[in-house]
Amino acid sequence: MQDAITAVINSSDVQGKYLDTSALERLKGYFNTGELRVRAATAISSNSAAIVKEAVAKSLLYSDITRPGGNMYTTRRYAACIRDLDYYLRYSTYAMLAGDPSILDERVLNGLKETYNSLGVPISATVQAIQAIKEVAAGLVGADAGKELGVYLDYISSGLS
Ligand SMILES: CCC1=C(C)/C(=C/C2=NC(=C\c3[nH]c(/C=C4\NC(=O)[C@H](C)[C@H]4CC)c(C)c3CCC(=O)O)/C(CCC(=O)O)=C2C)NC1=O
Repeated sequence: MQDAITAVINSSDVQGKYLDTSALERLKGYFNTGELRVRAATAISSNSAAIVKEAVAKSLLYSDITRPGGNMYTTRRYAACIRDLDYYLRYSTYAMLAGDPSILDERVLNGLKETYNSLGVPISATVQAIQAIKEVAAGLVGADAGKELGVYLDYISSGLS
């Protein structure tokens, strides 16, 4: 896993250089939004279940997916879906704090699309639910922090698509 600081330092190190202006600007941007990220992470962690629940209500409930024959039908599959969405929210929160998406590649997206395809988990509905999480979370943490978090939820969405 990388974070914004190691990413910038590694790329300077590869070139054998001190941090140049653009590298320093990137770090400054990261430090300047540090408090925003921490505050958002605090709010998300104490409301994660409610965020996921509301996002599911907005995107999946009462659709073909929750009816007999749908992939969320039966309690076991419903619970697996909620659990997956909570993974996406939690790992996006980590990535937002780190300011870097590498943790998503390593721990979430690696092999996920293949798993979903082999189990018949519908990807477009999953992406819709992830987008609903983005909206609900932004409503809770505010537009600026919501945008930071949204970068990583979008990263998962495009990694799945
Ligand atoms: C931390 C990294 C991590 C991820 C991301 C992860 C995902 C993941 N989701 C799974 C299943 C599943 N995922 C879903 C999800 C959904 N079905 C729908 O219709 C909805 C659209 C959607 C929710 C948004 C369902 C229903 C299953 C169970 C499918 C089945 O067994 O038939 C499985 C198969 C094994 C299992 O059932 O636990 C994995 C590995 N596991 C991990 O360890």
